[in-house]
Amino acid sequence: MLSSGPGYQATSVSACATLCSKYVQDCYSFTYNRKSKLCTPGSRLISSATLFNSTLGRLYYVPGKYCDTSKVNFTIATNGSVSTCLWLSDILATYNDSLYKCQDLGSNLFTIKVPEKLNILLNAVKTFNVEYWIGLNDRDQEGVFRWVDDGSVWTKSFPLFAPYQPDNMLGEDCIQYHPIFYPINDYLCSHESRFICEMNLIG
Ligand SMILES: [Ca+2]
Ligand SMILES: [Ca+2]
Repeated sequence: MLSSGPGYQATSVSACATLCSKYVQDCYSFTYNRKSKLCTPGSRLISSATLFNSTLGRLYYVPGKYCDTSKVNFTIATNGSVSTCLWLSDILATYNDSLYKCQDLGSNLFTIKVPEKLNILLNAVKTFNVEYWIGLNDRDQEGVFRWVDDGSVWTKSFPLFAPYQPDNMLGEDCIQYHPIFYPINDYLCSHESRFICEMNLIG
């Protein structure tokens, strides 16, 4: 099932539905994981400043903007002045298949070009103690890490990798979030893990 994403805790599926309709003017969709109790509101237009000024509203919604939920439940995630639309897979795939899957959804693997995006990532994955592919790799040239969305080079302007990473161990070229090699590590592209897709807000 393709259902996960950033979210918050709710005690039941109906509590999740209630929260979604409370914080979204027009709640198109939400997902609820009964095991982890993670409630992920569908991203939809929010016009009320009152709702936006609530804590959850600020975290998950941007007035006048929303995420495309036509294929999967892309959800707004915000840190500071940066907002983006995320979808976290709960299926496993190689790096290439992850990239293709995101592109099929009209998105790309998640990028971290500003520190706020690292905070968004860490907030989104903290409930799950697993790895996620992101949109950075050095497959074309060893040691030159490029973002998959525009091919730009990672500028190293802020700390991103775990200590002693990237280490290119056994020829690792693809970048993942890793709960132990925290936050970011290079790994073998043929490895299968979850992945994070991202697209721009609409509106
Ligand atoms: Ca490498
Ligand atoms: Ca490594």
